[in-house]
Amino acid sequence: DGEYGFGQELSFPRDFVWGAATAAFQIEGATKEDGRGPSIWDTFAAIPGNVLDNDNGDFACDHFHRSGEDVDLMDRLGIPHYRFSLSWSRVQPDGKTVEPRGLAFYDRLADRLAERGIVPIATMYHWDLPQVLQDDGGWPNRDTVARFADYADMVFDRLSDRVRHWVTINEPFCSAFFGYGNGMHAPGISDHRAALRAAHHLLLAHGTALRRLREKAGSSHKFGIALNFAPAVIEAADEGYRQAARKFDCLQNRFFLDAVMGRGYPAESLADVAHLDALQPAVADGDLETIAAPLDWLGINYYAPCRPAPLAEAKWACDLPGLDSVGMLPGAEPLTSMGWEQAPDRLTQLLLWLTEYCEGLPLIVAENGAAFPDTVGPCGHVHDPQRVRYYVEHLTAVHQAIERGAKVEGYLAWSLLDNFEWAMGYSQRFGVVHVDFETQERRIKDSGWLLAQAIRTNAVPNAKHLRNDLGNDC
Ligand code: GBH
Repeated sequence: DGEYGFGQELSFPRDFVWGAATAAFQIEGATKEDGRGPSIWDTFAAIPGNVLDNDNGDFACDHFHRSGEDVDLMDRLGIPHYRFSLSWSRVQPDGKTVEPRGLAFYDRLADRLAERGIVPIATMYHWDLPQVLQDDGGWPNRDTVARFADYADMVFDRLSDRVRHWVTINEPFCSAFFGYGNGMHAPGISDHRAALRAAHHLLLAHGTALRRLREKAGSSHKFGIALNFAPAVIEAADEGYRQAARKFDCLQNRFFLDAVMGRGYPAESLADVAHLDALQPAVADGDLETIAAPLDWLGINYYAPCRPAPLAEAKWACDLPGLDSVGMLPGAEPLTSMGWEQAPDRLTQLLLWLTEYCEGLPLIVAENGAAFPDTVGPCGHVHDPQRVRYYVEHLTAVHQAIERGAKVEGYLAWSLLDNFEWAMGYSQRFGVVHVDFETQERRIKDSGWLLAQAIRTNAVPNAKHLRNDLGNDC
């Protein structure tokens, strides 16, 4: 088993929060059961050409019917925290009225997790807006803010006796800029002006809900938001590249962060998008204050850096609001199967920068992981040496950041299961557990055992101590 001959035993702080993450639409399936209403992702995936191979979320991992089995799987791996999301259209099919059967699913899940001593971290919104609310204008419509706050209030009332850790919104950047800006995600709208309004309303929804829940929650409840970060690699030292990197960094890594940290939107991004005339009319008096509601921790979703370039020298256009002059270059090899660069050192830098920039606000890596083309071996094992390496390197990077003073309190792997990878359908496997989408059979990958080892020892695993069957074919 010398195959994974890297990694040293580096211990994490006591009480480090270990876990794995998923999202409702990506795993649940059962999209028409127990009164669930359609979400924008059901509608989007039903239109040919939107999702690779025209995959959809109808069955996904069938987690809706297999949540017991999936909780057992986590128990087997010793996973102590589970981050999942609630499907808004399952619990409020029409965007306002409670569907008790939908809510009951999360009730049962919370109970099962409690039985196994697994601590839930619930995300209230991971991209799946009820379709009826999209029909009323979706996130570019300010009314959606009040709808979200009511929904958040309701699920909090129902689950807060068992769920003490909450994420309001996952990656508002993606919901706004991919959903309404470049149209790559649901609802598939390409309108930079709408995207900016959506961005503001997503943040306002976060702040409005957070302020409301904070008032009723005891100090035992913790609230955060999960933001996605992609540090900019400056490919060449000339001014054009520096400017492209600065503009990209501002919108990608600071636009949402600055707002939730009470700094307002960054001036350079505001100047870049001014001609769209979107924010100035959308931002009402008091909004920025609402958005700046105090957080208990910040969720960091990190996968890869980006390589911005002046558009004329780039391979792709950026297609983000205000970044018309900016393009992208491909990352350095070896890439993951998403085409993303692997750069653990960037995670260390990011965590150190955020610790300083957010003045010691506790950070939790709320998502980190990689897709590779895994196959089931002749004896049923799934050896995923590339993902094992990715995790060892990125856990080492987190450990290094902590050693150097970063305030990182946890790490959640993306993802527990292979699942519906949005516009890429089932072609991209991010799980530490393999899912056969024909039979729904789950198989723990080598990376799953690696994560289990990290959790058990509270350390970056040393390959020597990994389970014996790791790396063996049968
Ligand atoms: C997360 O978003 C989601 O929260 C999760 O649901 C999803 O399954 C997971 O990631 C995997 O995709 O191509 O080099 O320009 C990820 C947000 C935004 C991260 C785009 C990578 C592009 C890097 N992603 N970013 S690059």
